[in-house]
Amino acid sequence: MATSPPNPPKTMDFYDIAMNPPAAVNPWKSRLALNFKKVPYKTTWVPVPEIGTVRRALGVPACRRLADGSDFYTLPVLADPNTGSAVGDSFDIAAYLQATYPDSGAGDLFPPLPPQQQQLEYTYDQDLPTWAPPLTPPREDGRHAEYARFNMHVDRAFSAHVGLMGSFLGLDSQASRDALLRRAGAKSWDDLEVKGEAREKMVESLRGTLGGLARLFETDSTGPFILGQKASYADLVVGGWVCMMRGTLPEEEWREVVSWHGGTFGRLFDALQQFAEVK
Ligand SMILES: N[C@@H](CCC(=O)N[C@@H](CS)C(=O)NCC(=O)O)C(=O)O
Repeated sequence: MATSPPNPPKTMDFYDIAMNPPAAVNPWKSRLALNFKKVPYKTTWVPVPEIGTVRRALGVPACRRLADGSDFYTLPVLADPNTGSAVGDSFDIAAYLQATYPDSGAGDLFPPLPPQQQQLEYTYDQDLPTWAPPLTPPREDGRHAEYARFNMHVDRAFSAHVGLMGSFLGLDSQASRDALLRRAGAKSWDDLEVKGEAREKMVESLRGTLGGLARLFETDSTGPFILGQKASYADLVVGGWVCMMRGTLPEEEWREVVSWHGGTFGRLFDALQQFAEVK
């Protein structure tokens, strides 16, 4: 039997990667979901080399694997003292919040999406960067299945362009940067940056890729969300990536991104500021 949380709930512990500004996409999805649900939480900022230790201490196994099959320890993690649960995947965190705090804050994170969502064709004309570990496969438990599929496609589409962002992460320390470099097999932070013509091509590819997604936001012209005025976890998934772009892309490129496709992603970013407080 699941334990019912007390009302009001006790403060939860949310674990994000130590960096300034916060720009890790999956923690952003969870921060937006926590603020959407208006539940009390505080953030612990974890340096990259300590993520494995933190997860193990909380009894949360790795949810992502490196290409060689070994554990890849990631954040976010949410530990909830109200139920004794610790959840270590952004999609699971959203599903957990919805199941445990169904009516809290802005309400349902997973209302039915428009049928157009199922017809969206996702084409990827870019491979993932060689240094990016494989993405977490979609879950098979059928929970919020249309959202799980959407999350997977959006992650795949943006991850192919994460080369534009990775080298601009404001990680807290050299030790954190070195941990990423070791995994990437790169010698210096500078080697990670996609530059010149390759960068221009990747920016153009991102613009093209976001076209299909932008059309989904036009389904309900009352915008700025996919369901018009009502935000859902699908907006927070895209919003996580938009927040990552805001926290990493050079200013000029950010201004380009928010102007693409009739300003859809700029409007989404602005509308999500109500859920973007960093606590
Ligand atoms: N499927 C997981 C993936 C989490 C993930 O990949 N997190 C990244 C940050 S967005 C991470 O912790 N990376 C650690 C590292 O690069 O060392 C989720 O949705 O939470």
